[in-house]
Amino acid sequence: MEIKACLFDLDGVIVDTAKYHFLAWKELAADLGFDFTEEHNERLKGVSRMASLDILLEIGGETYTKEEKEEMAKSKNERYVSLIQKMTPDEILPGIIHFMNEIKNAGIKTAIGSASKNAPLIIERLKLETYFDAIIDGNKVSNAKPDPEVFLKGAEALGVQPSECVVFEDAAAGVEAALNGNMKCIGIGEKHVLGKADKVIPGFENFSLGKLLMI
Ligand code: B16
Ligand code: MG
Repeated sequence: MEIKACLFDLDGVIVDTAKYHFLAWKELAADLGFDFTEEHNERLKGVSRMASLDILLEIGGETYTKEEKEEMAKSKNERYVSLIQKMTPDEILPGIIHFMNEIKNAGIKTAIGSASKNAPLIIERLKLETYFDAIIDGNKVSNAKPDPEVFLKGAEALGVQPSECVVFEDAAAGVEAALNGNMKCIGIGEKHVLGKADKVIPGFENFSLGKLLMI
């Protein structure tokens, strides 16, 4: 396989924003009168904002109107944005910059493929704008992972075939999205969660272009 592009999920791959999502969801749950735990938060990784809210409300056990839910999602996002606005490049996960430099120097194209509507703000806060040739985020897709839309749009924006792409993903639904799009996938995290990926690594710290070319 000739690798022409690498497509990166954002949250959980480039940066750990899950902790900020968690704080914002937990405050919303507290306002609604129930506790939201880190274990509950695991269920929201890679899931869109409204689908995350549905899971949270299911945990709370009450039903709400569409208007109420839209208001809740808005208020959670305001809390989340106020947290991520304070992020700095120090929060980029270990090994990412080195790996990005290696692949850029090798002429491999790069894109973000994220469910987050806040992806452009996060990339800006991390000062990573010049590292990505395209950003496909939650504002640009209508079908959530495991639908491959976000990654197929990434390949299209980069002018490469899906079969020439490798996706990096930390969520099981994202791994499935990559495979559904006929792309190779490297899972970032644990094998028991991401077992369908072509390879699973704990992070980028000991990863390199040489290892990428061996998949
Ligand atoms: P927002 P990813 C996902 O990003 C997160 O993993 C998920 O927890 C979040 O609910 C989703 O983005 C939507 O985020 O509320 O900012 O639009 O992992 O696909 O980069
Ligand atoms: Mg993710």
